[in-house]
Amino acid sequence: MTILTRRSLVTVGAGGLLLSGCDKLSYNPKMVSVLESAEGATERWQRLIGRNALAREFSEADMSPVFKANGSRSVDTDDYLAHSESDFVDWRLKVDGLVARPLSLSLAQLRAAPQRTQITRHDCVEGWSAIGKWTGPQLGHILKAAGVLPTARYAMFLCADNYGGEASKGGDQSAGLYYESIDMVDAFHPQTILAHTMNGETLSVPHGAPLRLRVERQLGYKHAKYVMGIRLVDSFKGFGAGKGGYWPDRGYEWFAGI
Ligand SMILES: Nc1nc2c(c(=O)[nH]1)N[C@H]1C(S)=C(S)[C@@H](COP(=O)(O)O)O[C@H]1N2
Ligand SMILES: [Mo]
Repeated sequence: MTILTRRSLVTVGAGGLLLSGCDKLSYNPKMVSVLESAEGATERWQRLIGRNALAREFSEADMSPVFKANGSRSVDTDDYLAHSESDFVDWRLKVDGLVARPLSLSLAQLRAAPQRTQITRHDCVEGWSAIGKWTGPQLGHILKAAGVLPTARYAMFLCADNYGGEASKGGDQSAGLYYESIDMVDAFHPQTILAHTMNGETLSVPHGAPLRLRVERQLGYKHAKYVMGIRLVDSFKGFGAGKGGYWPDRGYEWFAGI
């Protein structure tokens, strides 16, 4: 584990979240079954080298000239369209659930927090990758401000889009609000950010305006776009089919570590 990682864990500890990544995993009975599955292989591997290890970062020269927009490329609800027409000035990100202080944050507030910029590679399960530059506050910083309660196990990302999906992936029958979730180790990973800026420009609608998750140790579908709310929870119950995400509900792995 690097000094940087240790320092970030110490910082997290000072904010009241005392378990380190490995502690959290070994105390979590649900992980026992997960670690026995194929999905557990990457998780075991990440655990061995450190769930807090950094994803590779690239230089400006490596940035892809074209970064495909995938999945939902827009949102058609009246609420979202009104916000998008007014450049999201009245839009607020809600942070609630198992926190001491629920937050309602404007884009200006999210931009005023300490920012991180990272050039990383996005890997989609459909077989394409692209390198892009992302800027936004670290999720851990925001969660610290909200005060994570000790019972919180996952951060759920509630999105604005009702993803109908392409016929080849389940079609209209499987339409549902897009959502995703990550555990506290990934939530406090230094490269887990809430991006409002992509390649130096305000995040566009196709890429998830006004805010999308970047969780760089995970596959593309974990990177929730159109994030309207973040809810800290102790289980996936009550969200979709209960598997922790739109695609996990449709058979994809919840832990999509890379
Ligand atoms: N809200 C929402 N987030 C989403 C999706 C989506 O359909 N809706 N698609 C996911 C998938 S499969 C990928 S590969 C990435 C695509 O991000 P991009 O459009 O910026 O390339 O977003 C992910 N996040
Ligand atoms: Mo994807």
